Amino acid sequence: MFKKAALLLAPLALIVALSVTACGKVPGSGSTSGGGGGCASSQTIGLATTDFAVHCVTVKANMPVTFNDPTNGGGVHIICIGHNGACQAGATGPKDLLGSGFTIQPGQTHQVTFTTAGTYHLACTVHPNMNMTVIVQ
Ligand SMILES: [Cu+2]
Repeated sequence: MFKKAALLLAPLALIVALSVTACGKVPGSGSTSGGGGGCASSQTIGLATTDFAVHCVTVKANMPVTFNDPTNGGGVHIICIGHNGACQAGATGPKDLLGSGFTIQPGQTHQVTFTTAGTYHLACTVHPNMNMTVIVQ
């Protein structure tokens, strides 16, 4: 009996996990009640040693967004608008996130301000698996 319940719950857990990671793929321009398509609102983007601490945030336009990494174990990041470790040529957004991006050392903070609403995908050229979505409202 217990085994049967576990079998039923396993796919359910998978669906929940998938819907959480789906954040950012379907931002939804209409937006649901300020939730930004499931992304938490924050003006801070934490950094861990080899990844963003969050993979989706909703931020306000014309307000500084702070990248910080108080728990960074030693990773240097070079962050830009892009995907899978490659900066996107011709991207638009905050100056520091264009071109080859900006470098942030362990323990440092760095502020950028998005002036235009939209969905931005951030990458790190040091860590190709390091991706996140910023929804600017
Ligand atoms: Cu990185």
